[in-house]
Amino acid sequence: MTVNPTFAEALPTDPAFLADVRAGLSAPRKHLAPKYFYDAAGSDLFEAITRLPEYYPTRTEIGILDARGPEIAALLPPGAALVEFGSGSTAKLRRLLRHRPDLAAYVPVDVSGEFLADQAEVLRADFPDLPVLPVVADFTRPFALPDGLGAAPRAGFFPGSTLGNFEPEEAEALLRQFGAILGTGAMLIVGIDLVKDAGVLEAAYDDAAGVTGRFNLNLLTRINRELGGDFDLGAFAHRAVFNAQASRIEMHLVASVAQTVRVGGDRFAFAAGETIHTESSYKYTLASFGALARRAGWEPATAWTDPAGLFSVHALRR
Ligand code: AVJ
Repeated sequence: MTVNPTFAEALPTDPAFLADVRAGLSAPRKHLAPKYFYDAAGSDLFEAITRLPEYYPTRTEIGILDARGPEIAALLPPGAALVEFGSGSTAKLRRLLRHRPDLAAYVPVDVSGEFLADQAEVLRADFPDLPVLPVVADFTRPFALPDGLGAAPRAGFFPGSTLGNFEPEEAEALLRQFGAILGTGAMLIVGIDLVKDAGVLEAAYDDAAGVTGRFNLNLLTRINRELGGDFDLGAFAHRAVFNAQASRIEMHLVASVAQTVRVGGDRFAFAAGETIHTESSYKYTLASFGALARRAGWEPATAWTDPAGLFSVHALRR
């Protein structure tokens, strides 16, 4: 392996990121994992996406939580500990907490300890009686809940349609894992984006201001910086298409001309028009998500949607 001497000392290389990029760019159909979008710049771009006129999911889910918050919150078992898988902004969480001052604890689970600490500080200021017990963990792997929850029943919260980023079999395994962590008698509140007109979906992932394109291309910037890559950002274009057969939005980066790209010591050849598949965002119907939940050992209790039927929030129990 050759190491770029300019960057070798300055930048710590995440070996898992390098291994995943090598494998993904060596595959017959090139791909990269969407979890690598979220460096500092990518997280800021995602925040900007959530405010775009075309990107309906965030504001629609918040609208459902505003309209139905009391009903949804009332389904959480009395005195429950609420576990959030991958904590984002507190905007959605607050719409449940404000109706349930009796909760035993809030347990945000996230890979970023720094993010969790900042979030916990804000929540403790606004909900002084609520114990906030962050867990630094990758929620896709088994992890332990904090000691001290005692016999409190558990509830889970997984908003944002994050589940849509997982292949259906992975999504099923993840829901089953959440069940194992939360235990018998638990309730799980999940946000799920719904199938709709392809034009509406494609606009949400290919906005007129080009923010989603910058978010997608930032992955190449990140590879250049962290892995010593030499991607020419001007030679790749953002593409978002709804694959109706698979019921998913696909994001790709399309090579506009034939080229060779170097990452670390390896070279990867691209034909003109060849793509890197960077994200799938699966879209469900109320019925198809209910069936997935059942296969994962959960019983669908109630589902809520906005008046236009764009997005859904599901309560599952086991
Ligand atoms: C964070 C996975 C829910 O799929 O809508 C937004 C990510 N990608 N625009 C989604 C995303 C492009 C988002 N999730």
